[in-house]
Amino acid sequence: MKDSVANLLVTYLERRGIEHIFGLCGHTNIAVLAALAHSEKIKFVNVRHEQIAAHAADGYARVTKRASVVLSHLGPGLTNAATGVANAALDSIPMVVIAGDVPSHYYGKHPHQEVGMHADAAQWEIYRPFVKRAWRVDKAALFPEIIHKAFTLAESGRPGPVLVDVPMDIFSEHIPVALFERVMQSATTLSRPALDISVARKIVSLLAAAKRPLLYVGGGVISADAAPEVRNFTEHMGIPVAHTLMGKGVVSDAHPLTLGMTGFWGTKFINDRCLNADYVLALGTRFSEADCSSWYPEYTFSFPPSRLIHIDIDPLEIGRNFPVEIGAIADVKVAAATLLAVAKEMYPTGFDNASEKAAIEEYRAEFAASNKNHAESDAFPMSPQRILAEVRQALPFDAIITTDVGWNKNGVGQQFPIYEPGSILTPGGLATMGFDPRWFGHHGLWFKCGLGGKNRRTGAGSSVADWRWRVWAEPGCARDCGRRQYCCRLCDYE
Ligand SMILES: Cc1ncc(C[n+]2csc(CCOP(=O)(O)OP(=O)(O)O)c2C)c(N)n1
Repeated sequence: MKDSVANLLVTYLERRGIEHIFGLCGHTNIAVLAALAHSEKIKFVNVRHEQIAAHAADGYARVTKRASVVLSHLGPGLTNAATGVANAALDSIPMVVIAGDVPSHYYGKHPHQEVGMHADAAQWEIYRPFVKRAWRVDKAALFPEIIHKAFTLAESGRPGPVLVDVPMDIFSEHIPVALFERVMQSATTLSRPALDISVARKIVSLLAAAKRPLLYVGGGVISADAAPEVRNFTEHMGIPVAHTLMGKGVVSDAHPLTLGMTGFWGTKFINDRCLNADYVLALGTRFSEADCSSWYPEYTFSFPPSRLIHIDIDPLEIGRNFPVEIGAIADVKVAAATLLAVAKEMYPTGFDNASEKAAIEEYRAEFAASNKNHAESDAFPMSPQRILAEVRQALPFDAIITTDVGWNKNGVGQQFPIYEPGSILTPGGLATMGFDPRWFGHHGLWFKCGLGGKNRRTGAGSSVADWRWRVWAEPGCARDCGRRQYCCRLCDYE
C-alpha cells in the first residue's frame, strides 16, 4: 500500500503525539497543509510571520519539554524563521523545522523565491551555523528515516533545532506505507548517559570538604527536568546556589540557599560569592559571556584559585572557557539523582549551612532596601522596577512569564523572583528582540516592561511581535480603555 509523503508525515506526527504545528502556508508546503486539514489530532497554528512561528514553537517546546514542529515555506519563509530557530538553538530548545523547497525537477533553474545565488537547491545551508543538522530530502523513500532521525537528534543529547528541507514535489510523491512502519519500530526516545558512581562519590566528598562550595545551575537543568533533584541535593548538602539567566527558577528565588543570577546583571554580593567559592559544581551551563562577566577573573569566576566540577550533556561545553578539575558528560537529572543518593549514603544527616542562609537573608533585605525608591516610585511613566514588583505581587506563584530583550530581561533576571522551575521563558543565548514565545493565544497575561526604548511605541517596536496581546507598561494600548498608566491588555480587544 502506498500513500503520499505529506499524508504519511501527518500520520507519523500524530503517532508521535504532536498536537500543534506552528507555521505559515506557501505553495511549497501546501500538500502538508492539505493533509493536516484531515487531522483531528493536530492543530495548525497559523501566524503572520515565520519568526513568530519559531518563537511560539520555542515556547511550546520549553513548556512541553518535547520537540516542537515548525512548518515553513521556502526562501522568505525559511529566512523569516531563521532568527526564531537560531534563538531556540542558542537556548538548546528541541525543534523540528520542516520546510518546503523548490521542486526537484526545477533544480538549477532558479525557480520562484529560491535563495540560490551560489548553489542550486541550497537554502538548507542558511541554517547550518545553528541547527544540529540540516537535511535536504532528495528521495521520497528516504523521508521516513530522515524525519525520524530529525526528532531523535532534536531531543537527544543537548537538545536543539534541526531542519528537514523538502523539495515540494517530494511531499506529493507516493511511497510504501511500510517504510514509515519500519521507522516506527525504532524507539522514539533514547536513554541518557548517567554519572559514574565513583565520580559521584568523589564530587560529593570534595564538596563536603570544601569551605565555600557553590552550586552553579544553568538552563540545562530546566531542559533536563532536573530541578527537583538539584534542589534536593543542594538542600541536603547545604550548598548555596547561583544561577545563570537560563537557570533562573531551578531553585526558587525564595529558597534560603538561592543567591541569584550572576554576571553582567548579577549583583556584587552574588558575583563575589562565586568569585570566593573554593569549589564550584556547575550543572547544565555553558558559562556564557553575560553570566560570567566576559570571563574576566576579577568579576564573577576565577578558576583557579576556585576549582571547577562541571557536569553537562555536551562535551564541547566542558572546559570551553574555564579549566575543569572534574568534567563529566551526563544527563543532569540522572547525575543529580545519583549525587543525592551518594550524598545521603555518605553524609546521612546532611549539612545545614545556617550562616550562609543568614547572609543570604541579610543580602536580600539590603537589596530590597536599596531598590525601594525605584520599586515604589510614583514616577510617570511607571518605573520598570515598580512594574516588576507589582506584577510579581499580582501573579500567581506558578504563572509563566516571558521577557523580550533589554532591561526587561535583565531586570527580571535580577529582581523578579521566580518560584517554579520553567516558569520563565527568556531568550538567553541569541537574545533577540521580538522574542515572543506565547503559544496559548490570548488566555495568558503578557507583559513587557523596561526602560522604554525601541519597543515603546505600540506595534512599531519589535519587528514582528504580535503586540495585540501584550501588556504595555505605559499608555499604548490600541483601545483607550482608561487604564492610562498601566495598560493590562486584559480587555478582549481584537
Ligand atoms: C533583533 C535585535 N536587535 C537589536 C538588539 C540589541 N538590543 C538589545 S536591548 C535593545 C534595546 C531594548 O529596548 P526596549 O525594547 O525598549 O526594552 P527595555 O530595555 O526598555 O526593556 C537593543 C536594541 C537585539 N537584542 N535584538
